[in-house]
Amino acid sequence: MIKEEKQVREVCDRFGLQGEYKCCEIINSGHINTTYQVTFIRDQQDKRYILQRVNTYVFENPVEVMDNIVAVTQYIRAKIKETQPTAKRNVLHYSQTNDGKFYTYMPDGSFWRCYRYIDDSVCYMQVDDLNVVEEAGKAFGEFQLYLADFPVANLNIVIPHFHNTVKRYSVFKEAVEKDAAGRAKEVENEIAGYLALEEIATQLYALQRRGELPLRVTHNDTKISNILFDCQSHKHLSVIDLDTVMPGLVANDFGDAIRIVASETEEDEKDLSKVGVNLEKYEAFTKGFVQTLKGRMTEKEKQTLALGAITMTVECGVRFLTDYLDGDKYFKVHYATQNLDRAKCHLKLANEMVGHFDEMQKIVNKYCD
Ligand code: GN1
Ligand code: MG
Repeated sequence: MIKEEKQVREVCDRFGLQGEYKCCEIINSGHINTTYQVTFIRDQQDKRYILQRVNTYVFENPVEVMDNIVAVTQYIRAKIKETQPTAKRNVLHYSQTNDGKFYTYMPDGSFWRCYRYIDDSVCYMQVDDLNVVEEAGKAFGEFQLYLADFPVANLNIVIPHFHNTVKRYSVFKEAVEKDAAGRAKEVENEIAGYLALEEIATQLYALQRRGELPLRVTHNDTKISNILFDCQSHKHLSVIDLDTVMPGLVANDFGDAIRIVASETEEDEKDLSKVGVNLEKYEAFTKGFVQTLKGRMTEKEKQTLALGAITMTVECGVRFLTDYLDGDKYFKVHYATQNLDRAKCHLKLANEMVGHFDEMQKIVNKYCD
């Protein structure tokens, strides 16, 4: 029995989940929220739900997060139903509490939500099968396509300046100055490595500021583990983890996905000699993504995709290093130097991408025609 089970069961009651309670497991993959899978028995069948305790240090206004999620999932559901009889397995279905809300605050102040588990679905941390990688590209391309006409301005900005790399760098420099955890000396090389990438990693944001790139509805956390696939066919079903859906650039979503899907390693690989970009996987994802979305992208957007991969890799690495310097306050860590390992790995990966930049953009162009 997990120690939080009593509270989890109380949350289930608030959401009116029906049937006989069977079990609860914790799902440990996210860096931010705490996630549980709960099983009930109803009509002699297992009915599963995902319950999440939202991290309110990261999401200071979780009600606004839920407002975005509800708006976006309802919009996608309606879009899918234009061409399919049901959208049951293709978009998340959030539960409402007994008083009609999509969230509940528990007496200890914790904030919870609940959605139906999609049966016979699976998610992957890393994928080698290029067909599945291409499916991942289609999944995030389709997500943007569904939301192409959604009124971007209606979305709440749940984390301001999320992909503002200029701001990310200034917060990083402040963390170096402050050196709250007394770790700056030990990571001088990594600090210098990231400072050397500042110029390239802030170009995309500069284009955005000059109005050269349109703001779209973007997912903003496009790691492959945020896609559910059918466990038999391996076709994509639904995109999950919609917390950071906000206005953003196509290149943010493309780039953040590449950071994970086209990496040779996990994001905290210690053996840096293994870290690099896998161009076959890069191409497979690009094919799925670009072919799905090319009719909706401007020429300039297409020309910024490879830059997006570098930008998002650097940005994420800078965030890991900043958090390490701050004393690991933001990302969950499972051991003391995990944020530093993540930061080192991203630094190497970003530099590898810089070395392959022309090839990467050529691959984008190949699928744009
Ligand atoms: C966090 O939600 P999760 O754990 O998938 C983070 C992302 C980072 C990612 C790095 C709200 O994502 O921005 O890219 O870790 N989410 C937030 O793996 O900061
Ligand atoms: Mg997330």
